[in-house]
Amino acid sequence: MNELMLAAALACTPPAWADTEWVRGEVVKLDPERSRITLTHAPIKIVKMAAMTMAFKVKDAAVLAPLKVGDKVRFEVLEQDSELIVQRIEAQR
Ligand SMILES: [Cu+2]
Repeated sequence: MNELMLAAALACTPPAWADTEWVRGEVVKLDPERSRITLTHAPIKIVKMAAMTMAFKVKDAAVLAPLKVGDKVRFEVLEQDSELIVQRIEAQR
C-alpha cells in the first residue's frame, strides 16, 4: 500500500523547473569562494520557510559577481538534496 502511494506521488511530481520560485531579499554577505550567499529573505512558499537571514548555496559562483552587500535582490530558489540552491539572482535597482 505504501509503495503504491509513493508511486502515485512520484507520478504527480511536476518537472523540476516548476519547483522554483522568485523570492525577494537583501544581500548580507557574499562568499564566492564557497559558492555561498547570505540573504535576508522574504517567506519562501515552496519550502514553507518564514522570513529570515540565512546562507544559501548558489548554482554558479559567477552569479555573485555583479552583487554587493546591501543590494535588494530577487532570486530563484530550488530545493535539491534537502538544500536550498539559488539558481538565479538579480539586483533590483
Ligand atoms: Cu530561510
